[in-house]
Amino acid sequence: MFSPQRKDCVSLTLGDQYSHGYTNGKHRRQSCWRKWKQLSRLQRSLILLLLAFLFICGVLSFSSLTEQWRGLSDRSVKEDWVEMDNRGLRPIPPGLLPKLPDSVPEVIQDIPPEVLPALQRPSVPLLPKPPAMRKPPSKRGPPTLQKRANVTVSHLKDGEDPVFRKEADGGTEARTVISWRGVMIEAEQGTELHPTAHEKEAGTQADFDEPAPLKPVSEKPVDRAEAVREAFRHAWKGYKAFAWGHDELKPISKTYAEWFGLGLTMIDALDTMWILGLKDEFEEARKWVETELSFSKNVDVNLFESTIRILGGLLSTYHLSGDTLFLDKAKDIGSRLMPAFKTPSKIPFSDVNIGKGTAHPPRWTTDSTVAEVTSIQLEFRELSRLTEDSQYQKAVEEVTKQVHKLEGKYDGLVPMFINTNSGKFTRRGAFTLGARADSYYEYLLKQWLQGGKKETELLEDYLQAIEGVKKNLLRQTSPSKLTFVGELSNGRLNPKMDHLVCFLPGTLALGAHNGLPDDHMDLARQLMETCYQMYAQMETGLSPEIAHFNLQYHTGRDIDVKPADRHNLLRPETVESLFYMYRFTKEEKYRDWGWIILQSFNKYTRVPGGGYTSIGNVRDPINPVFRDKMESFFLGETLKYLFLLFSDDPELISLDKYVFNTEAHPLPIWPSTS
Ligand code: DMJ
Repeated sequence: MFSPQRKDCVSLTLGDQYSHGYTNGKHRRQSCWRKWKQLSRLQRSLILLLLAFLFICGVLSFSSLTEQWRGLSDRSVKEDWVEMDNRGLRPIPPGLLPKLPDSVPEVIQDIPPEVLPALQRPSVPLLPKPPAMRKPPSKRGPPTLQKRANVTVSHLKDGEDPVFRKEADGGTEARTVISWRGVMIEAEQGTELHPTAHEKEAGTQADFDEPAPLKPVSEKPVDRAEAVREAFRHAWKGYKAFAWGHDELKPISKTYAEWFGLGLTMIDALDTMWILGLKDEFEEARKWVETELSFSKNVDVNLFESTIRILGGLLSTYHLSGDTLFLDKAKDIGSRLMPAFKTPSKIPFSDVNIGKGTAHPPRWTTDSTVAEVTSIQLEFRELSRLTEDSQYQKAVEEVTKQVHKLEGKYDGLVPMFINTNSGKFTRRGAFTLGARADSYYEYLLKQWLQGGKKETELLEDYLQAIEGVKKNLLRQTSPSKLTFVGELSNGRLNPKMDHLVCFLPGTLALGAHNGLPDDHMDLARQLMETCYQMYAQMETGLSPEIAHFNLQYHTGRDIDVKPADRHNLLRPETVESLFYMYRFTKEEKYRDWGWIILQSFNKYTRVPGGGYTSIGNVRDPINPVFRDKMESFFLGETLKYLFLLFSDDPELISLDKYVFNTEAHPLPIWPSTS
């Protein structure tokens, strides 16, 4: 028990000898004063010092509190906006973050749970935006697309040089700034971005307050197929003017480049002209093939590239046109490529001299690339069928047989290299669906289809490989859960995907259409979305060569691009898959995506005077860096698939009658009797 004296003297009593009984307030004051006087000078000084210290502490904490109150009340909103904006970020004191609501508001219930915290955080008073400033970008579209510079690139018209313009506000940048209890938070750090194709597609009017006016009902719909024809004519115009009879157009320097010296673009484009109905162009190219094309040349060609582009292109043009000129030329090049198979293992060399009839591996190795030796089968098999000469088919099927039995696969996934002496996989441990392995998987399915679904080993290898992909390579990005196919390197997953992998949604869909499991189609849909996002999330609306994906929970963008991977070579894989997806689902969104991609090609790669160029930086709409090269597959594949995507005739190259080789040359599915 405490005595009453002890209770009364808590504040001033330093010793028991000075304590007195507690009665009321007045008596207490008198008693305290008396006690004060009885204290020694040292004791009084100590007490005063203590009081002074407490006072200073009180004053300091009061001023900091009023500063925070002022942020919410005293000052004008606009002052706050400007000053805070200049001041930059300050950390939110720990403990001041609002508690997240326990229940999810109805309007955001279908947003993935891991995205919710970011959306809920500013559920505290926000400073309203001053009327004079621009509205922060809308939150529609992927979370990484919130910032952009107000710079647009005007379309290049024929005869015009690239023109760039700033928007009417003189280039002021819109910034998303939210204020929470006086602390300014920028919505996102990083480079200012140009509006992306995805935002444009989503109709995001981020830079304008007014909704877009409704289009008059009478407006004539754009003829998308015709727009592809127009693009082809433009590309052809450049090729004809500056690269006629040569391998590739260099549209910026208005000259050409040779690879094999065999008119690669001309041959690759033959069946595209036929399919697009470009008769005049087809006739002039035919004439060149008849009068100028000769394979009797002392030149080294790559077996795979010349098979898929030249042999494949000639065979399909023969089928479409019925013109035996193309079959004769196909026989000629086919037989000249055969020396490649004269190796100890019968796994072919990568290079052949079609004039001398000799073959060799690349200078630095005796390895060949797995995709290259396993993606020539459709063409050589068809050549045998047409010529009734089995040597071609035997040679390529020997390769298939060996690879089927080979050790070193990982759940059906193949390494990237195979040795032409030993016939074994080398440099094992790396597995990808991208460069050096991609079309191995594609040709398993397509050979099975070509041969009338009889060769069950091909189907087994394909099904096992897709299971291997699902088990080992599939991941989802953060925050948007985009499904992608990563690469395995010595047991570790590298979250990167080549644009080349975008053939896979189309191939999976083709398999599902032919009775393979439904979950192949589910995966095709998911991968198709990712491949489209690889375009939509870039400032030019064009995909990089390689994308890196974010796996970190709740930080960063879904897709990142390393500086070395920012180029776009006008590749076809995504529009190829869009074509398959549309054919099998009839969902208009796939056509719309293809249309957006075509417009991006037109905006950033079309060269005045003729031709399209590959570019060096898909993230820079101001300076996409023209690489001065139009690959032959832009005419052979990209424009062909776009045209077929937009064509309303499902019988135009029916997928029940043809298989496309990996260079988009359609070859017939064999009649069941053959
Ligand atoms: C084409 O030559 C073929 O599609 C090949 O299978 C992969 N590379 C190019 C197009 O990107």
